[in-house]
Amino acid sequence: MLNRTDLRGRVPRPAELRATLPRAEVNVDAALHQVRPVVDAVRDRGVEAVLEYTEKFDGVRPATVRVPRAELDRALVELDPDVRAALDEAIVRARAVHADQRRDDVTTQVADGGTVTERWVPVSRVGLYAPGGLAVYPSSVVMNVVPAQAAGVGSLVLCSPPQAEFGGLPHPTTLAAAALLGVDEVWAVGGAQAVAVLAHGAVDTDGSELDPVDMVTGPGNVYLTAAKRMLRGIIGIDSEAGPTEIAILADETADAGHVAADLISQAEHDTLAASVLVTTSERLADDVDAELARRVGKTKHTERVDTALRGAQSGTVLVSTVDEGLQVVDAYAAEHLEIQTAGAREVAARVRNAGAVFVGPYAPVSLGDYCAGSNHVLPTGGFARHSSGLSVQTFLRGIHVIDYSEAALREVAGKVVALADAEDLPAHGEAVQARFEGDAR
Ligand code: HSO
Ligand code: ZN
Repeated sequence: MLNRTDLRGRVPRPAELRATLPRAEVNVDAALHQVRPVVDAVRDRGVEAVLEYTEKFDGVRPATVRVPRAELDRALVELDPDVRAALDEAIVRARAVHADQRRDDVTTQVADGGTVTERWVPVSRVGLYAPGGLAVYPSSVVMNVVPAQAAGVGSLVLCSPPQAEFGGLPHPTTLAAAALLGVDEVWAVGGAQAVAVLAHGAVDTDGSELDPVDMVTGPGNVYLTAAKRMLRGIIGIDSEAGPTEIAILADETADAGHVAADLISQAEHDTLAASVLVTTSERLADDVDAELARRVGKTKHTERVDTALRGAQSGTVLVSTVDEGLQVVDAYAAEHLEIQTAGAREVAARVRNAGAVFVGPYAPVSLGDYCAGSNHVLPTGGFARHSSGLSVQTFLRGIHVIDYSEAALREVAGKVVALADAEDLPAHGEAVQARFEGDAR
């Protein structure tokens, strides 16, 4: 069922390996052309343009962009109690993990009378995006809001596309999640127009201000990603999100049914989602294929899953040893990586590149998607080689505070002058010397 690549005993070097491995082609550059007129129109014509595009893309025109507070309260009252209890649990666990990510300011004594402090300051105002589309993502509301709140971000606005079937409001579960988290500013806008109005701000139809933000985070489709890339600079962004990915490194000890169920779980997101099995066991690969054949027809989103699993971005890679498997998964740098091998904990400790690592048989990716306490907004497309998932750190800036006494500056003045002269920037040196003009030479 899955495309198979046999690399046993001949795993190439990382750059070549990356080219060999299956991966979704997402052309953000091509989307930039489609997104530019939307972004420009929102910048120039504000809410009028937002609502035009909303009508065109979402098929509905909300009365105001900002969702009235009463609608958030109502969504919370009407929320299914089981879903509420589950969201509460997800929030408690995520808050515990993210609270521990907070960093203290650090002061380094560099010389007598000379210190540098790194002061961690939250971004002032952040726009968080929760997608609509094929699924509803109240869990993504939790994953965006919790780290931002833990970082101390003072002002948060959540954007999610309005839905015709809910009278031009975002999905009620998304609204309820916002209310549960104490977010009271929600805008009913999605896609590129959401990023544009977050970046530029606008005046709502009722005359109230939609204040611009400093940063936009959260996953979305290629148009949202293109708009984030385009507006980066005016706003900060998190890592660009592509279709979701699961890689599983497994040996003969893995349970083929679990492996298949986990591959299907992420394929359910999107026809472009990637499900990749890397295994030392041809027998397991065969058994997983058989389990997939058995399970795909029974799952709710059969067609979507089937398309994703058969796509060029999904497949099985055969390797000879777990070491070779680690080379493959490191080159792939999956958003989610499961380790289902003997000694999984030790193997997991050797992983260098992954958005998140799930250890052993009882840590499926779905646990991390909802209730592990970890964050599920993670780097895709191989970005895990250089980027992290959303965390408290995403929403903090480290400001260096330099505090030197006269004596401490005097002590190092000659070195500053020497470096300034070496760079042919003598005025830099003169700025230091100006402090000591009375000094004997
Ligand atoms: N697996 C997705 C997150 C998600 N799953 C939300 C279910 N809901 C990307 O990490
Ligand atoms: Zn998921």
